[in-house]
Amino acid sequence: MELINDEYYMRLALQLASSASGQTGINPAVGCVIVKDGRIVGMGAHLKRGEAHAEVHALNMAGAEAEGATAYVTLEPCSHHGRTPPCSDRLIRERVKRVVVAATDPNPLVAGSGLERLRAHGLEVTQGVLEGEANLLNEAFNKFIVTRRPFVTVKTASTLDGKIAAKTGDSKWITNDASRSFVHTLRHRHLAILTGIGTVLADDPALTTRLSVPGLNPMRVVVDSALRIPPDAQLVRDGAAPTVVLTTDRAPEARRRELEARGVTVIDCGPGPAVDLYAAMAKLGELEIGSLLVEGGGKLNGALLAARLVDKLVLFLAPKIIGGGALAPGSMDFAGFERMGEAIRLERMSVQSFGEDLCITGYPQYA
Ligand code: AOF
Ligand code: ZN
Repeated sequence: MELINDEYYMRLALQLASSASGQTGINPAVGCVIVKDGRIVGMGAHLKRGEAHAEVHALNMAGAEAEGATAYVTLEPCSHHGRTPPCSDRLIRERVKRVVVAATDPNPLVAGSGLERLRAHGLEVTQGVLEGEANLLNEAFNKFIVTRRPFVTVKTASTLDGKIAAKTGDSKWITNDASRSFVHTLRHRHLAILTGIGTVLADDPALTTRLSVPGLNPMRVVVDSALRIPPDAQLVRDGAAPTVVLTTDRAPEARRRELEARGVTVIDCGPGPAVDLYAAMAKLGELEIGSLLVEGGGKLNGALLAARLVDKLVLFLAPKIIGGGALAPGSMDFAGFERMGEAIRLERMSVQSFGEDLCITGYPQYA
């Protein structure tokens, strides 16, 4: 019976956490529910980096009811003094009896010490309840906090024959309204969007979050080895979110100064001829970009895959076949392998439907 109750309240805590996913910056999305004698006495979610953690909101709501209660938290309560004091100390101080945790916190400053502290003070600790779901919610945080490099998700929208445009270049629209609206939800959940200069020159995109609620705008990042981005591009002009351009030593100095004067951050990523994508990821990590949604063309997708930098693929497939041979661009353009046995394999595959479109999600495994 207890197990069923634990899953029920943890699911609630996960819902609270996921409602704030996308607005906590590089911090994880965390939810907390406090239960006493069969009733919920406190609920909370971490809403913004620098502000109270989930447990603090929930304990504030519970007040004196926290004594003897069970706290359900989707992430191991912290044990460090960060921007806020340790949550494990607060749970101890409020005399909470039992703490149920979904996932442990991979942050090297925490990493099991939060649970240890609770146990050392006599609190009963249960861990691993809905752990897989909790880890999925914070997959970007889990990577970034240990590697300081962004979790990279490549999103594509293609026809069933893998084309992202017709042979004329026409691409509006491949997928349906429901798919495109979900892409805006994905944008909200990422700290930055990455695209290539080819896409900027062809489409002049805004890369903002417009079709979904909630809708925070991620930072925009452009891979542009020769700094060809026009100073009147939407990404430079609109001020909707910061724009970063990744370039090389080939960048003309005057253009760099002009872009910087317009508020664009220009980052040098190697001598060229192409942007060193591996180095670029470390630089984006330094800017605290913990999650990156790639919305570019086949070349950028292919280069990232070939460099083994892609953590996750989200592939929208429209029920259409456009043909066009080599004139119609494909979604993953790279030199490729000679043998099927060398192919990049995806794991943990799942499929969602958006009307008649399919959305396939998987995680590349690099041998
Ligand atoms: C929790 N509950 O709700 C969250 C936690 O800079 P700070 O003080 O906000 O600390 C950030 C770190 O705290 C973050 O990297 C992660 O390890 C943990 N986040 N912990 O107990 C929460 N958001
Ligand atoms: Zn905390």
